Amino acid sequence: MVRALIPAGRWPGHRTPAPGRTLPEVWAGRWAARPDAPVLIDGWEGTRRVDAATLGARTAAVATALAERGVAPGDRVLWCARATLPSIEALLGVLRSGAVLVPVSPSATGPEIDHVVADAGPVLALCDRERPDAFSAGPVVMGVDELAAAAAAAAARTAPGACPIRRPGDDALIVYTSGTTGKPKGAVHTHASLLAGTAALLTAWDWAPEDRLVLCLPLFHVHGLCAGLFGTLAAGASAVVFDRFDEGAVLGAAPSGTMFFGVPTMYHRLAATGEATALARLRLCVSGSAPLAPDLWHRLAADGVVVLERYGMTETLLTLSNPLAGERRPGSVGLPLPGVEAAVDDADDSGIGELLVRGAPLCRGYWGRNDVVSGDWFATGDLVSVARDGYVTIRGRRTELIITGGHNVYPAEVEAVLSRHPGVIEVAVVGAPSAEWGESVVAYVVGDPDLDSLHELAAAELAPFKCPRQVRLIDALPRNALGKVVRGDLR
Ligand code: MLC
Ligand code: AMP
Repeated sequence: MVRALIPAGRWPGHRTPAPGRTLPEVWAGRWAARPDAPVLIDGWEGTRRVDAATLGARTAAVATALAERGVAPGDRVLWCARATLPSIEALLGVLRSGAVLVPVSPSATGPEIDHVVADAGPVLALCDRERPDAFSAGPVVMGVDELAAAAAAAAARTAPGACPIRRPGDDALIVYTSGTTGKPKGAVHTHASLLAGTAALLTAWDWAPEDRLVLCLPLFHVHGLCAGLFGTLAAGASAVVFDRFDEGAVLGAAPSGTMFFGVPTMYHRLAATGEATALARLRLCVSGSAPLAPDLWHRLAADGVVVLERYGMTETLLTLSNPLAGERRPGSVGLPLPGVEAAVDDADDSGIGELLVRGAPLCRGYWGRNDVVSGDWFATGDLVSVARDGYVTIRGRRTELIITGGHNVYPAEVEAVLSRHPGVIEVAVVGAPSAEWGESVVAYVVGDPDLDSLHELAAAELAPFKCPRQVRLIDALPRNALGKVVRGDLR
């Protein structure tokens, strides 16, 4: 095996988080230093703002209310909500209570949520709407509003006590990521890995207390949660928060912000408005989670928006980034972030090999499994090439992962559901190229299923982004001599 190290990037390095060994300690330091500073601003109703002192008090009260309900440090608490100010306060309160946060998409189906419940064993689930379809067995279910009321009552009764102290190696967050075998597994981040992941971004992107992030990413993925929200709080900065993406709203918020983080589908839609030049007022626009097409990068650059592309994974947080100062190269994801080492494994004659990463932001492993991730080289499954000056370009994937709108879809998971339909003899799911979505989920089906009931089956079992956008009936799936489906022939 030949492993070639990728040279480290060069970063401004002016900013580090406030002192603290865990994110909640760092946040508390930031909030105490500038108690009047606005931290969270509702993007839809700008007058709804939470300043640092209020956020500190409310999240401590949430921690007290959770403890009163028997939630102990190390217990898992599932959080299934949109990114509103009350639901963010609940999420931060979970971390301040010492419990382990398990965020789940609010559009996850009942069976998807129940898989996470069975695996992570949460004692409590916080939701922003009724979920009669989920939680048939398992945790106590509580509304986000109900928790806010309990927190307010706790605060009225007693002065907030000190939040439990956690050690850097303690578990803080479990994010479920689609497994190649079909069932998602939980990547476990410790307080130390979360802190390292945010510290890298503060250093690399010179994230200052004066910064204001326009944040419309979901908070059940590491992009919105760890880079967006946790980065903002560790920097002592602020965020304008939207609970869904809307191109007009983002463009409207740009003048009051300094940074925007998005997935390529968002940039595609922003460019399509013809008014993307409004983003040029921001000091930094970052894209990640899926490849940003170079022609889209150039269209945005022509509008004065020089997007900085970066790369990451649920298991590793962000690991590579184009430089803040210096060339932001279209089609490349840049160089290793501070605290991250990267290498290419077994490159072929054209210099393409699998990307390996290691460093402090890596998760410690998967919940309930023995495989250890931190400390060793982690094989990302992404195939890359490296330019002479160290810039990394993603060339493809070792796995059959489809990325649509920045969400990951494993064909096996969708195929397992569709193949249960009585009219389906065989099915293969692939990603078809799409300018807007990057890839779009397409199912090739052998058989004669009633298509409406096939779509209904998918919608009942799979989150909307996993459901096939098209079903194509064919006579036989293309197979190689070994009988394996040749997906390339279907794309
Ligand atoms: C949805 N639609 C699609 C589609 N998905 N059409 C084709 N292909 C697809 N893949 C259709 C729907 O049917 C619907 O149509 C319409 O598009 C709107 O669908 P939606 O799903 O409601 O989309 P929307 O709300 O517009 O959201 C798009 C989005 C969202 C890009 C804003 O997907 C998003 O927030 N993505 C971010 C994901 C993310 O955060 N990933 C980070 C992973 S972490 P109709 O006809 O019904 O209206 C990670 C690590 C790292 O990867 O490095 O960051
Ligand atoms: P997830 O498992 O949801 O965290 O998704 C991680 C995957 O997203 C990576 O393995 C990559 O395939 C992909 N990804 C993230 N950022 C980029 C990027 N900038 N360019 C291309 N692919 C990316």
